Amino acid sequence: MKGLWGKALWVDLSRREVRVWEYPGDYAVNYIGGRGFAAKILWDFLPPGTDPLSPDNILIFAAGPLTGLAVNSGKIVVAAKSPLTGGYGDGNIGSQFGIGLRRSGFDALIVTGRARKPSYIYIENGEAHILSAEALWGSSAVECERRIKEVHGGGVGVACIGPAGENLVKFSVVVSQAGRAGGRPGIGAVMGSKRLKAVAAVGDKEIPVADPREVRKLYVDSVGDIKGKDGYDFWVRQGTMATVEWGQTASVLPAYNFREGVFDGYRLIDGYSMEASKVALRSCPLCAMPCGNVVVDSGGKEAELDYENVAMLGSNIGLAHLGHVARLNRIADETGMDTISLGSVIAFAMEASEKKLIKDKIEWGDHKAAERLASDIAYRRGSLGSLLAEGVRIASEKIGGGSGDWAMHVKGLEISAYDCHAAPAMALAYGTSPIGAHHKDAWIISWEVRTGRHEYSEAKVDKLIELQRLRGGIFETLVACRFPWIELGFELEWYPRIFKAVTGRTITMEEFLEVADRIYTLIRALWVREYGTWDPQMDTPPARWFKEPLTKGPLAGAKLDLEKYHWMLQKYYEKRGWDERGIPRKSTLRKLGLEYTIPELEKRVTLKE
Ligand code: PTT
Ligand code: SF4
Repeated sequence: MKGLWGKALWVDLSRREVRVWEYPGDYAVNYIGGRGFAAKILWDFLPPGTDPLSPDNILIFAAGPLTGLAVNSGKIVVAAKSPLTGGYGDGNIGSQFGIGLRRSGFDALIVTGRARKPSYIYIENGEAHILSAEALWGSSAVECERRIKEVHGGGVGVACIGPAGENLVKFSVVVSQAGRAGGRPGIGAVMGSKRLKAVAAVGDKEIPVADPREVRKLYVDSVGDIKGKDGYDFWVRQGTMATVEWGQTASVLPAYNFREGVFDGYRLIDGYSMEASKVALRSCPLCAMPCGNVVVDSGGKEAELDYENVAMLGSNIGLAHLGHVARLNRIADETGMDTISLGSVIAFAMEASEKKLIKDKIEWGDHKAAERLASDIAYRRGSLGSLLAEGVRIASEKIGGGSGDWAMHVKGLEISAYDCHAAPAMALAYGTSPIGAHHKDAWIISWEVRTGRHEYSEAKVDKLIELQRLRGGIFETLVACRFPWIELGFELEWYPRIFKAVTGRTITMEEFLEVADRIYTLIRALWVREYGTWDPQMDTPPARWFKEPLTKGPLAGAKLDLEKYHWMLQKYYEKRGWDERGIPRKSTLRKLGLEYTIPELEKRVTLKE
């Protein structure tokens, strides 16, 4: 298939071996690229039961056919078995690295083993080298990228880890361009466990496409279309930061460890507050609608803000000061920690302190304590720092005292920034997300708030699956940023057209969605293979939302209904062709071309027809 090289670079760090792998054509046809490619690699090559931080784990950087060719396609999927959840983990990061990799003649980089000494992989026009990173070990992710560019030139795409990844913090991420970060489920720690500080790529090869003139025309036309959209001007002013005000109005802005959905100090951290202190606007490569809003933090450094970062490191920890929030954001980017999980573990510690479950005194909104704690976590300093570096699931298991009810995670991944006391469909989106509680697969909350938030209905389940299929089938496989579609209404019909010009293959929207279903069920099979069991409790958000009603705001008194949630979850399983435990049925596996997973699954669970 045109548009893909059909080649991945396979690097074994233990043996210092680099080989070019011509992957089977079936990968491109049935899984397309990005997340689909990553899930298939993990199923086919990861030994079941692998310790995520062992050399056997497989670290994957997977581009898709659109990467480097289409509007907003400067993105790449990073994936591995997650040390935070023990299941499938991925993230989608904006980085020149993806483009450099593609222009070097590869669709993906796959890394196994563990280097004897800190290393980085440098790829240039098809040649890959494993180079020493001893001098870079210990440096911040920002500094690391700067120094690699000093050596190899400013045009090189770099993605690296900070000290948190080196110290195996379970929610450490991969960072690029000083403000792009991906791989929430601890992909940074997987890199760290391999002693891989960074990957870098540059190339000038032409990616072979079916119709080069049409690809260029569609690029120019889509940029024009996006720039002409109604919401464009406001988007480049505020980007995702506009969500702070919306979240407050809709009563979904997480506050005080998701106890509340409103925050008194929200004005001080919202999009307008950000605009007043904005110093630059950055973007991922090839982006037509930049959203990287840069402000100067209270320590005098630049930090790139997004809604999730500000809600989790602001309202969720009771902090109403944008400069201090930005400071925490910057610490996360430099040390390479996920801002969402970091905000969650800090809030958890504040609540544990309030309830006297830990001896440390950390009050809500205390930014100095939060900064100290963030640094302690990154370097695993002190007992609290080391405990929180494991994520809230493990932390709550260790401290006990009923804290499991308010350890805000699903399957071990901390919940991103939408309170669900009065949003059952969003709660189900968190419950069924293929990586743990992340919003990327179904940001259903805006639709839910608009159309009736208190109902538990089959229509909500249908909508959830529709969103998961679109996001999972198109944006995570092609690979491109989903914001043009979500935020500005850039029509989905563009994607089959671009796909045809790039690959020469005609694909209908239905076929994209079928690929998405295949990938979703394959990922569920992976979870079941790794966990050896499954039950609906594993797809259920924490008890707080079911037991403790909101006490503030227009929805005071609201909480979720556990029985009705489980009714929707069962409907979800049914529609996906999974049984009442949440395990794919044999008939579904066959229908989706996943019959090859059956023997392995049957070693662990009884599959139903
Ligand atoms: C994403 C998650 C998000 S989702 C945010 S803000 W968001 C947080 N950003 C972090 C950050 O910054 N620094 C940090 N140290 N940790 C961070 N953790 C959080 O990570 C991101 C954008 C955003 S901003 C979103 S929604 C969209 N996500 C996309 C996606 O998932 N797929 C896709 N095809 N397109 C997307 N477009 C948008 O990209 P994860 P990025 Mg990130 C500073 O990666 O693991 O998926 O977690 O990738 O390049 O920063 O772009 O309101
Ligand atoms: Fe990156 Fe934002 Fe542009 Fe998407 S819209 S490509 S996240 S800068």
